[in-house]
Amino acid sequence: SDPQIKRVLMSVTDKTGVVEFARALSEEFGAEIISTGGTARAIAEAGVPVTPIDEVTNFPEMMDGRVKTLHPMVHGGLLAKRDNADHMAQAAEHGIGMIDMVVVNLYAFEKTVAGGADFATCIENIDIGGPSMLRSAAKNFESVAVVTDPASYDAILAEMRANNGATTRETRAKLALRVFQTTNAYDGAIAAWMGAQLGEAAESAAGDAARDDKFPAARALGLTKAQDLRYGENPHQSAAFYRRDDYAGAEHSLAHATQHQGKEMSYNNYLDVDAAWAAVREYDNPACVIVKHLTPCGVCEDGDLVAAYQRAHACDPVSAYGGVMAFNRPVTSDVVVAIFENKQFVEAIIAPEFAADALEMYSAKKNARLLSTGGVNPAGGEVEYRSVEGGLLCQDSDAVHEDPASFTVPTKRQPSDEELAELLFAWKACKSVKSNAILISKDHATVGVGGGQPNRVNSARIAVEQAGEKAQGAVAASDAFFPFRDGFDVLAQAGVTAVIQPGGSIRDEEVIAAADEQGIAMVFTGHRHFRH
Ligand code: 93A
Repeated sequence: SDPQIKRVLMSVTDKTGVVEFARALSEEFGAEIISTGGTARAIAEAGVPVTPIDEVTNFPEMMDGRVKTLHPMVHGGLLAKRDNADHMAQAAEHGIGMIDMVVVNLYAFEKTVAGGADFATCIENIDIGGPSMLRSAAKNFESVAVVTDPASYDAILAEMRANNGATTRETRAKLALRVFQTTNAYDGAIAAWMGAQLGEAAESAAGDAARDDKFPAARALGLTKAQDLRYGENPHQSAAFYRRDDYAGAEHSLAHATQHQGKEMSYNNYLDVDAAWAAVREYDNPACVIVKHLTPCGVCEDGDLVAAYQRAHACDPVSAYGGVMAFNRPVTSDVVVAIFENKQFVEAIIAPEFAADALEMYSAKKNARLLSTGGVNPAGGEVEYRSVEGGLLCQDSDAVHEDPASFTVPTKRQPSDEELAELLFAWKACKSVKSNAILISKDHATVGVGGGQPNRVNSARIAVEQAGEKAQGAVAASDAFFPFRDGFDVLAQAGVTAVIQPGGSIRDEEVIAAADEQGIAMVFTGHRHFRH
């Protein structure tokens, strides 16, 4: 059964909530709190019993705090395997007590650097003891809970209350993953800073690594190589994937996702999965997005994730074959059953989580890449980079809060509430389609997607042809205004009842008249969603 938390080591720079956490652990669960200098002082001042670390190590904190927790009394208590009789005997022989939980956050190295501190101060703010404890505890997550984010104190207490004073293995494993992501980013920041300090010296010190590095610009930007890729878009192009460790949304990003199974991600997989993950995050309700060659070929939101998958797939089953998929909810085994029933071959799936039985079922399809992010970032991310020859383009991501209250209706007919909700769904889906994008949807599922065409009329024709009969009574979205009425007419003739588009063409009047002729409701958003 899960080990009860009886002995807790606390050592935090960010002291938010630590006293309350210590008090609850001590008073409700009878845990002994061990702690370092400043943390121990804060806890003691609040009247919570606390054992100073030097009483545990029988060594004073020394060298200005550089050595406070780096001691076998600490690391033995964190690393001993509780089910290994030899480990436990050795611990007993040396009087090492087990530590069941570590609460550590690190010296604020990045903040120190960002504040313009001098070299020596930055060096002093490289935490050594903290990451060591985090990593020891994370390695031994079978027995030790490791907490590095004050935001999780409450959830951990709640779990302990519900679980007889213990954390669950699932939680400990997740916390351990969180730790390795944190220490990875921490070391990445130190390496980037030090590299910048040493300038050219760092280049030569990097030696062989630098020489065989084909992409010096990525390194110069302080990115960390995550992996060499087998090849780029085509087999004759070499490629690699670099990660930004300072990315604000790193935790739930594709770049930091966990791959559970399948072949190595390819260059094209990364592009497609990124597009699918961006698209599915537009929706609050359970949703599924299927992407092929960077283009969504099925998008659906539904109260039920299985239905969302089924209806996204039904949009264009031919294109969906060999595509990638994204879900904004944990993938359960019944979703996997539906994918298998459709005999849909899938290159990759990204989701916040996979249920254990879903993973188990998918293990039969060895090649499928399954990636979990642990959660869902808000849509949009922060900024985007793309390269052009000899340079880098940077922009804010296309994250607009879509507020229907700011939309206007220039036509005689107003959209019904139902149409308006459908238009909003279509508008969000349209955003991830390459320009010129025309998208037709019904019941919050795409039925026709036309994109990537140099003229809007052809995009409309493609969407209409794909939708067929389903265009009757459906709605359409256009990522930018109609420059002429021709593209709009293609949609009108196919039977859509409402259209959403930015408006703003010098020929808006012509398009509005076309809509009024045919009793179609039209919504102007006032902003466009080009995707080049
Ligand atoms: O200087 S350290 O690398 N040496 C250590 O042995 C050590 N142990 C904990 N820094 C160390 N820590 C860090 O001290 C923790 O990671 C935490 O950020 C900080 C808490 O110090 P205090 O409790 O004195 O405020």
